[in-house]
Amino acid sequence: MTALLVTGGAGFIGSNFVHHVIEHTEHHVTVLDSLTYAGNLASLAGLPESRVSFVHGDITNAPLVDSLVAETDAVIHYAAESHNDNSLDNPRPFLDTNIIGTYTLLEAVRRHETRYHHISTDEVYGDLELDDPERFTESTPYNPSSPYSSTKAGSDLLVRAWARSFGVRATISNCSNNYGPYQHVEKFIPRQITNVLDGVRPKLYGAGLNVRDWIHAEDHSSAVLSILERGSIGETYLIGADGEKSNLDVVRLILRLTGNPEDDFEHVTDRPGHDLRYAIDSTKLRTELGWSPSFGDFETGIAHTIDWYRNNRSWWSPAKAATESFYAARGH
Ligand code: NAD
Ligand code: TDX
Repeated sequence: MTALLVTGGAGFIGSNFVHHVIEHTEHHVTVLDSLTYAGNLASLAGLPESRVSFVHGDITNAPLVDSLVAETDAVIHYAAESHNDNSLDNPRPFLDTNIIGTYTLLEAVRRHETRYHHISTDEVYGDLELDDPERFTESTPYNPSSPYSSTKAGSDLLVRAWARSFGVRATISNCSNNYGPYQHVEKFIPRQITNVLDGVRPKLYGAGLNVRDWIHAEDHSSAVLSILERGSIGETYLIGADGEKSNLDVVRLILRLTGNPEDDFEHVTDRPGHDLRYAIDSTKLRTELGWSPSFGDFETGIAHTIDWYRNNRSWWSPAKAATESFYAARGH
């Protein structure tokens, strides 16, 4: 395997994956990205031009996708509309990119018999009660809540159907909430870090009791590479790092690590349909593929992430004002 096509490689997790591949393998990477508000070429700055090519284009553009897949050994599909709050505001782009975009890629890999890895989310399983002893596994039934998660669930089901009906050599991974460098300031952790850096109080939806299962984007990347290299065709793998935290605890940690009083935040309007808790059981990935996370300590990972946002203001500041006015108009 030498030529990889990474869709959405100018986004948060895709760009982290491209950096990881360049550092840890000999592969060549072509990034296909339409540079929506969430894409940023600066996230790929400094990578060797001999190993990374960038194509500005849309995954729903079938002739373009076909010509790129024809020259590719494996497709790793990250591109998506990824933000729940945007999907509640305007669902249509989620259908176009997450459903039609995935369909377009599947038709191309089917034609060219190309290896395909599909990036998805634990949100396809719905949510858990705070005291539920069970966590999500590969056999948990799908039960998505939001327009975002329902389009991701739909895209996963397309992959399963194309694998079974057409023999596409596909794997799927469903990962928990990511944090780390290059994450858009609309998302919870970078929003609160950059608020604090701007002297603004963090904003907690509702009471802040909702739980997310955090994993560093670097650990997501190493897991995806393991699945690409050693995963069984047709299988789904859940990716998680045993990182369950309430939103309240995350905000308090960010405030403490930046030298602020832990109660210096405000409660804002809750998200409609807000999922209560996500939690991943990644036993299959760990036992079958021998993967384990390297950012075991959440506090250290958050401290690194705060440093990254402190040192890269020019990367995030152009998006900050528009993001905050979107939230302000919705009471968030
Ligand atoms: P992101 O919003 O930061 O990046 C998405 C990228 O896709 C951007 O660069 C954007 O320009 C590009 N894109 C969007 N529509 C496109 C289109 N039609 N054609 C080409 N490019 C397009 O998203 P992210 O947080 O990096 O998420 C990446 C993937 O990982 C998504 O599939 C998401 O569902 C999945 N995921 C995310 C998380 C998380 O915590 N963020 C967790 C699990 C899974
Ligand atoms: O300002 C905020 N305050 C707040 O309390 C924001 C932006 C969010 N929240 C809460 C909502 C969630 O409970 O924080 C939690 C995390 O919110 P998001 O960062 O929007 O992530 P989430 O909705 O959990 O979805 C994320 O994880 C799964 C990604 O955005 C998805 O792409 C991924 O599939």
